[in-house]
Amino acid sequence: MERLLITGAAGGLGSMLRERMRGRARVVRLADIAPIPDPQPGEEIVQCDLADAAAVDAMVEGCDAILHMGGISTEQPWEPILQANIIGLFNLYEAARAHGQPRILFASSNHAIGFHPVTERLDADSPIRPDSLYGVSKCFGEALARMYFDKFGQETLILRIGSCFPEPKDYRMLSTWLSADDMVALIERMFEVPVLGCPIVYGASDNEAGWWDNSKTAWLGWRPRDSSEKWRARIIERDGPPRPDDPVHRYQGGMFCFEPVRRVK
Ligand code: NAI
Ligand code: 15L
Repeated sequence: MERLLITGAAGGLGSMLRERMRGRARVVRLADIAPIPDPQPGEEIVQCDLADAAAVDAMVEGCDAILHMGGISTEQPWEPILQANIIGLFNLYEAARAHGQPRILFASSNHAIGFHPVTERLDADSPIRPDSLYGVSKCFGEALARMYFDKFGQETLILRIGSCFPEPKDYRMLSTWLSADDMVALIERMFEVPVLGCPIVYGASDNEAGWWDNSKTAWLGWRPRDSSEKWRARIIERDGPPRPDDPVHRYQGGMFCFEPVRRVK
């Protein structure tokens, strides 16, 4: 691959992918609204607000694939979500349309389905049940990706990421955790398959307590290998067993279900 674009490259997943994708393309273009430290040989740095259509167009030009990690990543007031996750995503897809339709990984989130109870097993056809404005913005992103596929043939892997951190931080993440290795293995598959289309994949490792079924996208050939289970005893010892009446453990989105809805700060 000649040039790979990673947006949100100053953030948690963007920084991880910056390290992990080094050498996978001749040039890796790193973009973020925040400064990106310490450029390395083979890296291009682009400081860009996703809400700025002209800047996004220039950011995408010349790229063969996009790992789109940029945007608001937690529940926030409507205004920043609108700018980064709604207007910003539209700008990205328009730029991709203008510049040869590079394959896109869209970092969607489990918060697109967060109001499903933890007792339900979901698959790619389960209805959306966003738990927050943030979750609604991810549903918008998934719908936008699908529309660009149906209308223009733009290929996107829609990845409903669970919790991608070095290790699960709490009891809920025993169900939602995704290891960096498993995420990178999925990215490899999305570039290897001759036809990608626009599948919805749940981004979780092979967790014993998992809630999500990826059998409808088994054709991708992605087999997550890690599991959260080895952290279970430590988490329960530290936090105690989950209380059955704790509302945070009722829904898959956890705390996001109880965040207030705010227009501005
Ligand atoms: P993060 O918040 O650490 O990184 C997001 C990056 O996007 C930041 O560096 C930020 O500066 C940049 N950004 C925000 N607004 C921007 C704008 N208007 N223009 C350009 N850049 C902007 O988030 P993280 O954890 O790295 O997540 C990356 C993506 O994956 C996000 O889209 C998030 O919603 C999604 N995701 C992450 C999960 C996780 O477990 N880390 C779980 C589910 C989804
Ligand atoms: C997300 O969508 C967030 O970006 C991340 O920070 C975590 O909160 C994750 O979901 C989660 O549900 O654990």
